[in-house]
Amino acid sequence: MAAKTADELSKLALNGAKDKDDNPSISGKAKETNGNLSDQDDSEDAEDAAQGAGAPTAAKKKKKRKPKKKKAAPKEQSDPPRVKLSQLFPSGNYPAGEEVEYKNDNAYRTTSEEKRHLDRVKSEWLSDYRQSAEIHRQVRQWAKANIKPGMSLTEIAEGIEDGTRALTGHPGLEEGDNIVGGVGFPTGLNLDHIAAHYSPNAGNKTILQENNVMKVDFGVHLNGYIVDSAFTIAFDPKYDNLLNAVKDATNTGIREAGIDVRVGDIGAAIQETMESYELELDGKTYPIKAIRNLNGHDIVQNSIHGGKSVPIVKSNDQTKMEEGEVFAIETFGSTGRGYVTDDLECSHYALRADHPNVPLRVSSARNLLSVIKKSFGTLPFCRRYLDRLGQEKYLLGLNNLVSSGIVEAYPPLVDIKGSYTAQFEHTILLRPTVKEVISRGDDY
Ligand SMILES: [Co+2]
Repeated sequence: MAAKTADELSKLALNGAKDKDDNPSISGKAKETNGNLSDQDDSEDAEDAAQGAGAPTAAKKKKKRKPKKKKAAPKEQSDPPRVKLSQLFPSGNYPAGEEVEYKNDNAYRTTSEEKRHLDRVKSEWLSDYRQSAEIHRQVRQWAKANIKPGMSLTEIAEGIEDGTRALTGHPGLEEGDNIVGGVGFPTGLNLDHIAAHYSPNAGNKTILQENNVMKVDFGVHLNGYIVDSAFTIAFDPKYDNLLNAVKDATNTGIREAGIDVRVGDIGAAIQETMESYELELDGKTYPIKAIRNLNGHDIVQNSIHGGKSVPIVKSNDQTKMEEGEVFAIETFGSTGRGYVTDDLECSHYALRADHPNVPLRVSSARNLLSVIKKSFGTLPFCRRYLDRLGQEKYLLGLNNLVSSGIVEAYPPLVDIKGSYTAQFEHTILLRPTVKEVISRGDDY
């Protein structure tokens, strides 16, 4: 999910209030859900062997019937992905992301005993992140193999979300379940000039076309630790250079990121890479621009935007990245203006962590607020997620919560019509000893 640079006007208006969220208080909703990953499939191998070919007569004679055997725990992911990931990793050791050693002044961290200790005390945090990242990889593997022109955006979004819910083991229908694990934010399916924050609402009939450029941006979380990662799909190779530019720019940002690095410097490096590309489209050459009012961002527990931004153009922002922080490094390239504005019907929302306590006169708003708090906390959600919880006729209440400053709306962000935009995004952990690109896969 992207962070949009605050508009100058709203920046001024919010200046007083802004001071407060410099110190975002994180409501630790973490619960112990993992850990008991074993004792599913121990005795089953032996039984499988006994029932193998050639054994039927022996098996019949003995007739040692166990009281109803459970189906053997699957050893590999299904298609579509529905096997809970913890079943595939009974040891609880999830694969690491790409681990990159720190350089220069930070090179000592790799071997520092003090830093290694700091790493060890956060092992659950790391395990949750690695599990979420592996779920992201498995779900997107399915998405990449199965998304084809002719599918509806609703079908695609639901496929990704059903996979995420199954693999985390959190269907998200019981009160509080989605806060323990599941989808980290609404699945963004952004076509062409739409850069971010578009997810189909109920009744959306949009069908993916052969000539679309679609950004697929989805999140997986466990205990509020969100992996935010995105890629771009195009079926027509004529867009290759646009996709290559953005992939390269995102990797530049990942390479430059590190403890004590100024975010403005990262933006400059990203912009330089992005703008070294151009795209020839139907006989016309377009420079590829970094979308200057979209940013990467830090991620804190239960909040997709922690308060720091990572610009994707040169900037004087002196803010430094710090040890232990988590960042979504995402870049957007465009053949248009390189600047996005709000447009189209809103689907994405999130409860504001620092929301004011204002009396709500609309009763449906009060009820909806209670549902949002119990089901999503401060995790972003979309209208379809309210629909599947059985909520009806909630738009008046929802709009009331937005205008009261309790819920923030994230409308779609678009460049000019006729332009094409692309996005790649990874989540990185600035661990004390090493930078871990947690969502890295063979694909991007
Ligand atoms: Co993001």
